[in-house]
Parts: sequence; C-alpha cells; structure tokens
Amino acid sequence: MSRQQAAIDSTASAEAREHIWNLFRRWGFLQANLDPLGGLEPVAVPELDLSGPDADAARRVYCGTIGAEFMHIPDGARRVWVQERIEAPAPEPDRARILDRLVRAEIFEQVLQTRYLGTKRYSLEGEDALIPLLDAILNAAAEQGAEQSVLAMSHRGRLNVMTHIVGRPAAEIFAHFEDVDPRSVLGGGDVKYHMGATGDFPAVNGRTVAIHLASNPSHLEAVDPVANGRVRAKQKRIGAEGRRAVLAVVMHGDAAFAGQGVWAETLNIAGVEGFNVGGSVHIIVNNLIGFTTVPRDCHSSRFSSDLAKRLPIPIFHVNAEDPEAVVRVGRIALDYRYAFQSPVVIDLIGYRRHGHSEVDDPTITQPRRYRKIEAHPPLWKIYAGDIGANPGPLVEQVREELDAAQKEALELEKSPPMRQLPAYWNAYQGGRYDASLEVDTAVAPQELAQIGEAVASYPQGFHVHPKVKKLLEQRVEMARGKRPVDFGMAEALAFGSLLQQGVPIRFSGQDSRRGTFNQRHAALTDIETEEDYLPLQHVSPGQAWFEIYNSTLSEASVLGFEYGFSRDFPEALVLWEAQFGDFANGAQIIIDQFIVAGESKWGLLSGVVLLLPHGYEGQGPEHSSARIERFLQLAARDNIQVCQPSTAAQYFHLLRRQALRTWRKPLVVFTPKSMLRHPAAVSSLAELSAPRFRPVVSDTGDGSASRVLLCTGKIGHELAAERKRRKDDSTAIVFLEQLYPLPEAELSAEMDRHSHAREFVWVQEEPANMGALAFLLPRLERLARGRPVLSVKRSASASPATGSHKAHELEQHTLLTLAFAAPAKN
Ligand SMILES: Cc1ncc(C[n+]2csc(CCOP(=O)(O)OP(=O)(O)O)c2C)c(N)n1
Repeated sequence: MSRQQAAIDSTASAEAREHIWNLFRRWGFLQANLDPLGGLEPVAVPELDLSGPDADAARRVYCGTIGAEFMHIPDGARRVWVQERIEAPAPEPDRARILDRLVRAEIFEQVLQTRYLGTKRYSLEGEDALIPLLDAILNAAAEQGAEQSVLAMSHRGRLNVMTHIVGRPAAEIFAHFEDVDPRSVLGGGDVKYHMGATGDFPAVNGRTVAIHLASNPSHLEAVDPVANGRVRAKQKRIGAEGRRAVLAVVMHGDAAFAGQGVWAETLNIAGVEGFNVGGSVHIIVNNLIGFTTVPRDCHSSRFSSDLAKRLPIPIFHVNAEDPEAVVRVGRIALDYRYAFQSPVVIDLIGYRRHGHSEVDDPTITQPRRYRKIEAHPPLWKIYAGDIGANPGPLVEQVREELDAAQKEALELEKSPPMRQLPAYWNAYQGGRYDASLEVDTAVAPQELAQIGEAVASYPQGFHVHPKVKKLLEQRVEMARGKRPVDFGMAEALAFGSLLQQGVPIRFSGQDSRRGTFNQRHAALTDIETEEDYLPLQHVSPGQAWFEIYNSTLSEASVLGFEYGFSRDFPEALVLWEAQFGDFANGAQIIIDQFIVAGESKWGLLSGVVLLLPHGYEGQGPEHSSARIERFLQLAARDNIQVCQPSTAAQYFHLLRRQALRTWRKPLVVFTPKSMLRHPAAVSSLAELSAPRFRPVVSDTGDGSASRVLLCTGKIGHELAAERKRRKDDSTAIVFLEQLYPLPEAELSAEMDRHSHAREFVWVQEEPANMGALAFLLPRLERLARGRPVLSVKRSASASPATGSHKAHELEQHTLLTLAFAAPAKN
C-alpha cells in the first residue's frame, strides 16, 4: 500500500470513528442506564445499532449511568467542552465523604420516621444522592470563588437539606416537629418544610459558602424567579465580581418541572441582560412520580426536563443510585456554569421510598412499583457494599447524635429561628402602620429645576427622535415652572431626586423603557445608531445607580424576580410595571403567596412597587381594570399599600415616600392612562414642593355641600368636569388616594367637615362586584356616623368592561348622571 493510500485510509477511519462517537454524543442518553428501578426502558435508536471497539467505547461513556444531552447546543465550543469532560476518565471521588453524606441523609429520615410517625416530612429517601450532589456542587463552587449560594426547593427532602447542607442543627428541626411554641404563630407562620434557613457550608478547600435557603410556598416552582431575583440583588451589591461570588441552585420535582410554566418563563429570562445571574444550577429531584401521577401523565416527552432543551443549555441525566456518577455530574455542571455563565440542568433520577408524604399509601396506585421499592435496599447499604466499607460504626454514631439532638429540642421553649437576616435589613421595619413613620417628601423648586434639566438632557451629537425632542423640550419648560408637570415628568423627577439622595432604582416591565403610553422615555434611542442613553443615569455625580429594563412577555417570572430583588436590596426602589393592570393576574401566585403574605408567613419584608395602569376608557375587558377588589381583599394587618394618585404631584410624593420611609411594605399603585397628560391631573412645581403625599384629597369647597361624592382616580376628574358643566355648587368631590391602609382619620375629618351633607356617595367605574366598593362600604358607613352612604357603579358583571367603545361611553354617561342624580340604594 502506498503511503498516500495509508494516509487516506487512516483519515477515513478517524472520520468513521468520529462519526460513531458523534452518534453516541447525540443519542446515547436515550439508552443510558438512568433508572435505579429499571423502569425507564432504553429507546430504540437505529443509529446506535453498531458494534465494534469504537461503538463499545462510546456506549460505555454515553449509555452508562450518566446521560448527557448537549448536542442541541449551537455553540460548538460548549459542545466540545461537555464532550471532553464526559469522555475524560472519571476523577477519583472521595468515597468516605460520599458514604458519610448518604448515611447521614438516610438515618436522619429514619429517625424522624420513628419519632414522629404520622407526621409529614416529605422524605428524601430514594433520592438520598441529592445530599452528596449538593455537597459536590458547593465544594466546586467554593473552588470557583463562590461566597454565597441561594438555594430554592420545595417540600421533598427540604428538612434533610436544611440539616446537611444549610447546616442548621438537627435539634432545630426536631423543635419544629415538637411545635413547642404554637402561640407565637397564631394566624401566621408557615409549615416547617416551607421555611427559609440560612447557614454556612464549610467547603473542603477551607472556604465557607454562606447559604440562603429561600422561604417558599406550596405553589411549586413559584420560588424560582424569586430566588433568581435575590441572587441578582446580592450580585449587584457585590459589583463586578458578583456573578462569581453568588450562585443560584434551584431544585425541582419532576412533575412540577414539566408542568409549571413559571420555571420555563424563569429560564427564558435567564439570558436576558436585565435578569441574567450568570447561570443557575437546576436539579430535578426526579423520583418518576408526582403525588400519585406517573410520568406519562405528567408530560408529553420522555424526560421531565425536555422543555429545557429549547434553550442552549446542557442537561445531565444521572442515575441517583450511582453516587460517584452523581458527584461527577455535579462538578461538571457547576464548572459549566462558571465557564459559560449559563444555566445548567441536572436530572437526578431515583425513586420515592414512601408515599407522597409519609401519611400517604402509595400502594393504592402503584402497587407493583412499591413492592419493588420495599425490597430495594437503601443507597448507603448498596454503596458501602460496592466500595467494601463497613458503615456500622458511622450509622451508630449518627443515631446517637440525632438522639442527643432530639433531647435538646425537648428542652427548648421556643422554636429557634432558622435564619438570620443580612445587616442591610437592620434599618428597615415592617409591622403595623404608624404615623410616626412618615417623612417629608418635598423637593425644593430650584432642585427640581436642576433635576428636570438633567432628565431632559442628552449628549451632544445624540440624535433624538423629533417627537421625543419636543417632549424633552416640554420637560425643560416643566422644570422651569413654565408648564405644569405631567405624570411622566413627575415620575422622572421623583426618580431623579431619589437617585440624587442616594436611593438606587431598579425598574422593569413590558415596554417600560419608553412606556406603553409613550409617556416615560427613560431610555432615549439615537435614531441614527439605535444606541441608548438613559438621562436618569446622569442626574448628578455621586448619584445612586439606575436601571430600567424592558422585560420579556411574562408577568409571573418578572414580578417574582423583582420581588426577589427587593428582598435583598431594601435600600433600592424596586418597581415592576404591568403593561395594563389587568395582566397582573398572570403573576397572581407571586402576589398571593409572596407579596401579600411573605411578612405574615415568614417575617420577610419587601418594598416592591407594582405599577398597574387602570381606568375605564372603552378599551375592552382586559384593558380597564387592575382588579382593585382583589388587592383590597388581600389586604389585612397593614400587609400592603394600595394607592391611586390622582395627580402628578401625588404620584411624585407617593414614589418618594415609598423609598424614603423605613417602612418596607409592598406598594400597589393604580396608574393612569388617558390621564397621563390630562390638564386636570397635572401639577405645579409648588405642589411637588409641598410636604407630603395626601391620602385624602379634600374638596376645595367650604364644606357646605349637601352631597359628597367619594371616589378614587380618573372618575374623580370626570365627576369634577361634570359638576362644572352642570354648574353644580352643592356637590363636593373627595378623592381617596390611598385605599389601604385606609386613612380613617383623614377621611373621617373630611366627612365631618361636610356637616351639611345629607349623604355620601361612593362613585366607581367598576361593576358592583368589582372595584373598591365591597371593601369600602362598611368602612364608610362606620365613618359616616349614621348618615347614609350610597353608591354609583356599573351593574354587577362577569367581565370587567364592555368591548364596545360606544357602549362604554353610554355607560360612563349614565354613571356621571347618576352620581349627580338620585343614586340607588346599595
Ligand atoms: C402549583 C401547585 N399545584 C399543585 C400542588 C399540589 N402538589 C403538591 S406536591 C405535588 C406533586 C409534586 O410532584 P413532583 O414535582 O414530582 O415532586 P415530588 O413530590 O415527587 O418530589 C402536587 C401536585 C402544588 N403544591 N403546587
């Protein structure tokens, strides 16, 4: 054979070999040995029906207990990175450490089972490898320079993670089982497997990783964006090294991962600038069951992880009964996150030893599987056998330690707090409202002028759109007092003045940079280059940071993220805007489970602001309401603030108040649409220099009116116009600008001032079953002290508003007429 021919042959065989390996790289995971109970049958893949030394070698690598899915990643460098790590020989693991973790994880569950029979603990048994997996991830993270990690997870194995990863003493967990102090949580608190916890993870390399296990509700996956938002805030606080220093590790159930949209929305925002946390590590604690439901009823795909493949990120399936493979995957996944600042998914496939909880009998629905599980030894026994170790003394020692911990718990009089808030929360408080919390929010006119000029400026040579240029010229006139201030400018002035005072601002929402109603223009676009310029980043030297992002078209993940951010950045004003208020219910779980109840359940505060455009303007059922009634129904014990400022100045003071008070409470603001530039809603600079937000805006009359119309928001301005048209001088109009906490003193003073009024009338645009009516009526009746309180509203309706603009106008006309005529009894 000629030398040339030999070279061609060897090239051909190198290519053939590469082809074989590529087939296994692409499809091998479908035939990997991933299910400890053998239920996950290999998929028939004709491309892999190969024999020969190369095929055998590739099969050993790609069809063993690790199934790597990465060939869908478009970036070749990333594919090669994974491939090299998977094809390299497995590093020597620390077997004693793995066995120690497995024994501790399992014995902990067993002790809980015997001591607290009949109590739910959501055992980790069958997925015990999670503990060595987290251990491997955090050790690798410590090597990469991680200083903190935010962990999020649901019920399964949570108590185990609290003890063995977060580092909470077992005695604390026992104390919560003993429920030693029920009186401290009457009407509040949360179950033990939802509580947050903080602690320190001592890494093998001598460093410590501070762990924050996020408090989470029952609603599966809802915590995902919250955890990421928290990580982003922690990273922001650190600065340039933030992404290295703070790591998100999010755990999921297999049914929840496949089923819940919020995690998919969260993963979708992971690579978007405003929400990027440099990659989060996701672990599916995959026991191949969701309560009683089997995988084929949980998703339309082979793996619960399959939706993750829509993103260019790797997914590592691993058999939870090969703990050495598990820790190897943990290391590879973590290093990938650090190499590419990318999310990564680990699918840890095991089983669930007991029922959904320990009080649940799984043999009713999966009798065969559970016969198998009953006969299946725990992992530590299998592993000890595999490595030829005698775990007996360790098992004894762990049992003794846990016995001692339980005795310790019995002595406790209070359930110990399992977390410590960071020092940056020291300056802030929650609890009930108190007038002493108020601060002045005035800004002097000359300062407003300076800030106003700055927010209307842009660099020389920056090509502003002619329409925006005109608007900015108008803003300069507003700043100089030559033109009244509108809502858009009031917001810019509030932000600018806060930034100057050192308050950072983070803002996100759909199309929020320009503003859905073309009103904000917080980011200017050069019409030649499409480059951005954010005037609020250039208010004055030494100012605080300002960020504003257009979000993805998601409510749940984005609001969850902003709530999370607010949880770890109390000094910042954090705002989320719904495109129209009606869309906020896409984030209803975040509102219900975190924003309104977080303080009551977990003692955790947030000053997040929700801006919800609201108003009946004939734009149809989904562009009118922000469901005021729902927020008021959720309001109790001063948990949130619900406000509707009727003028630009009121909005200005409200935003400043939120940032400058030390009271950290979520603020829901119903913001205007058509009123954004309306002459009735604009304000003078003097009003911005007035001391404070006024929760009740009184009628300017002398109090002699025979009727008082009470209202909030846009309808008040329409009532005022109607009153003028009618030349009516016997009707007063009072704006309630804060619906919750209800400013009873101010409201009752204003009602008392109208001593000649024969009746009070609550007027709202919403149908009778919506708006503030149901919340306010009993309260107004109390404050009216015997005088009648009537109401004008649309008829009760299943949908918030009509779809016909003309019908809307007819309704609105009737509403105004009725307000000035004889209103119906309630
Ligand atoms: C959003 C939501 N819907 C329903 C439930 C009720 N629920 C609690 S656990 C569970 C099954 C979860 O299965 P999986 O995600 O596989 O986790 P596992 O319990 O198996 O660890 C369900 C449906 C819930 N907690 N959250």
